[in-house]
Amino acid sequence: MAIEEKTTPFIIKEASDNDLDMESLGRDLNENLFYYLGKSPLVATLQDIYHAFALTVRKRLLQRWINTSMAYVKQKVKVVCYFSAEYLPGPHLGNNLLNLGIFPTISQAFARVGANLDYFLDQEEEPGLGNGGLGRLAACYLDSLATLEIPAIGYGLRYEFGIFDQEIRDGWQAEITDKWLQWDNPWEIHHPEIAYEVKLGGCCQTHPDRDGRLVVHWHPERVVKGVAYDTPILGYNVNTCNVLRLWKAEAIESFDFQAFNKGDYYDAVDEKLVSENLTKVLYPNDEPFEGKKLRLEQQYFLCSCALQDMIRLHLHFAPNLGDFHESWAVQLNDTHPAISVVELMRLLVDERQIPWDQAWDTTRKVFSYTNHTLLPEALEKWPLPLFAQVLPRHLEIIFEINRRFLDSVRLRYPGDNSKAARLSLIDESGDRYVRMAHLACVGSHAINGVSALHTELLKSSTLQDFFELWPEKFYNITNGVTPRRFLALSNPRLTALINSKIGSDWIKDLYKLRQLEEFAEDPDFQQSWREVKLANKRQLANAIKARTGISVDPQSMFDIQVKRLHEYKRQHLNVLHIITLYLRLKKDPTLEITPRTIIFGGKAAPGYFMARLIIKLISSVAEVVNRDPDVNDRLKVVFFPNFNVKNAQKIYPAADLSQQISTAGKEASGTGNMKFALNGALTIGTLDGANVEIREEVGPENFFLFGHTVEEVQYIKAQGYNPYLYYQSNEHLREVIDLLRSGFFAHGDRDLFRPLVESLLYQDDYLLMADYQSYIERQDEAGMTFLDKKRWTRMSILNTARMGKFSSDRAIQEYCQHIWQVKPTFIELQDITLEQV
Ligand code: BZD
Repeated sequence: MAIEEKTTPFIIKEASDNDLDMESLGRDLNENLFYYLGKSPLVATLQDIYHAFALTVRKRLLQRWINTSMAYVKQKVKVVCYFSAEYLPGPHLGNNLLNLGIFPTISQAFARVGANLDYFLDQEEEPGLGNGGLGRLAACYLDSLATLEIPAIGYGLRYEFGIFDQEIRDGWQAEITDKWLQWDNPWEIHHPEIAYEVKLGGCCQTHPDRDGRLVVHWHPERVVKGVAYDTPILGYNVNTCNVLRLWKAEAIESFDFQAFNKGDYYDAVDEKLVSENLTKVLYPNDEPFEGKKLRLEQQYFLCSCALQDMIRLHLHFAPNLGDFHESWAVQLNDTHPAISVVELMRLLVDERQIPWDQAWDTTRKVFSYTNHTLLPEALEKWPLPLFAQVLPRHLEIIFEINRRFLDSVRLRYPGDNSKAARLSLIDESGDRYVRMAHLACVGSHAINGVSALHTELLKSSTLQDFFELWPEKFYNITNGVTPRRFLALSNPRLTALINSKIGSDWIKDLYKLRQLEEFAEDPDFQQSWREVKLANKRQLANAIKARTGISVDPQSMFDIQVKRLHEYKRQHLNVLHIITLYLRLKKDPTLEITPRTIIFGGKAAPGYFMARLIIKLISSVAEVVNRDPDVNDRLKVVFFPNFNVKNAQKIYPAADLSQQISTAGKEASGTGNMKFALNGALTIGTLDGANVEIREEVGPENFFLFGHTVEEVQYIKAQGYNPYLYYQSNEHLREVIDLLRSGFFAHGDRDLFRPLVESLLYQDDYLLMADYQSYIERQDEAGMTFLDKKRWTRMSILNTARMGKFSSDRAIQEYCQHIWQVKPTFIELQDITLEQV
């Protein structure tokens, strides 16, 4: 009997089972409700059913994940590791149903028992582990990696409190703590056995070892443990299931027994609390950079855990680290994880005694770096004393990297000391700082910007000296967005209409949307296209009513700007347009204008005064305009609170006009611009970031362009820009500014918006005054065009049809080919036996 048992493999997964049929799904749902949650259907809440259902779906994911990881191991594939301090994946359930191919059947099954699947999907708290575009891009890239069957791991931090929830109180932003883990997270798997120690602080000493070689010992001030939490990331219509591995900080010993035995309970738990602080909260600031100690600790913690994990996995299957760079490619999502360059050197040189040159060669082959900003104030630079306090050994290694690097620079540019000073990893122009972008450039074999314009500007300004030194290291990879979440899932009506004409292959090959061009003038198709948009607008109008109490007319033009609040993104330019329209209506209440609903959404960094004031301005203007009988509902202004992935999925499909109005040269790429256009919105925008390429793709006649170009902006500034001259010479602009400063929108308070007005009149770093006139003209043109339904619909169809380039699949294919040198691995779903394991 015992012998038989040994020879009969224990089957973990029977591939012959169809795990996606309704019967097995229903059985598992009931079982999870009973045996996991301990509830009967009679007393189960919506949240319980969501939870039981999520576990049911997770089981299917895990089956695919185990198959995937076994194939990776067996085939010794090269793996991409995406290092990012932020991820904004959005709710998982709907996306997983879509990717498994069972969304429609599940939806129908729910409908048959009188339930609406959407209510259950709505129960999910989204993981808000990011600030904005950068974090969302990371999530789109994980989706595409899995869909393209590329072996990949996303490494990040499991913040207990993600980005705050935003409420609007008396027109101001109020921040509410995010509690995404309050109901437990059914998607993650806690792996207490996958844990690493991370050292912090202290000092270093050099001792000779037995062979007389000098070795460095780092005596840390404290040690924290990083524990893995895994979330499966399934590709669309494939069996590939990758993983997002997030690290949570814990105390090494969750209890200090010595302190406890001395009777000091609070000291005993103190260690635990201090350690857990590390991943307690996401910093809610995007730009500018803020040099907080805890933030540096977070960055290092992420990098150390991830690299230790990769080394452990590598050594599981390889005898040594000699071919490490052939098995792993690490992408640094901006400089937040750039310290990993130094950490890998430390792990190789200090901990595994690999010679410096060999370690450095490996390191440079492993890493590549994506830059996401040109704003000088956003570039990360850590004060040297702070750096030395947190990472004393890393600072020594940085000095050594820099010494060798600057030696090579001096050889290349003999006598050019200013060149060496500009390239140095250490900024010594005043107080000394570690420049993280320089570290990332020196430690990587590839550097990329995120749109064509942005990459050109990187090469000619921010990273000019590095470009001159290593032109071959520079690439452009224009960002992309996943068509799964941002069209197939979020806009089911448009998806159904598109599928009825061209099938659904576009979901995996977005260039296929081109086939829609032939229907752009087809009256029936146009009519259906308009009906879809109207239905989506009705849905958003209901959400607006529920969330803000404001009634809006779905027939009006939905003119939308949703993104983080920032002066360079110029939400206040949009407000100047609103006031312009308002003044026109006040002067002539019978004026015929295109009725508009102007919708804003976005969070402001809690410490960014001007951004918060702009939110207050939007709310204040909304309050006046929305109830003025002269306006008579032809103009409505809405601030939709708490812009996040969930809300975004309702907003993009309902837009007629997408506002992408940043000052040229300031927005690295933008990705909201792509999501809007994909959903058939027309763009009013500047020649900034990816707008340039969107306009190229959709055709200039299908894009409302305004504003000064990057070169013009530079020229205007070089001449000594005087915004006040625009105020003096433009009568309409003057009226707008005068109304604003009269206190009209602030119950007579002339002080409330004074900082904004003064900044516009006397400073205007972002050239609102210089771009005002062309913005208004282009807005007028957009308004007129909207009245021509056939023309507008044609333009809208062509926008969607020509979005092929902006799929994150295209972007990921470029990374694979040019930067990572990785290939797909086909995953078959098959029996797994204990013997194989
Ligand atoms: O990255 C954004 C850019 O501003 C966008 O133009 C671009 O499209 C996206 C993706 O490439 N940058 C961010 O979102 N940056 C941050 O969120 C951030 C977060 C922490 C610290 C600094 C910046």
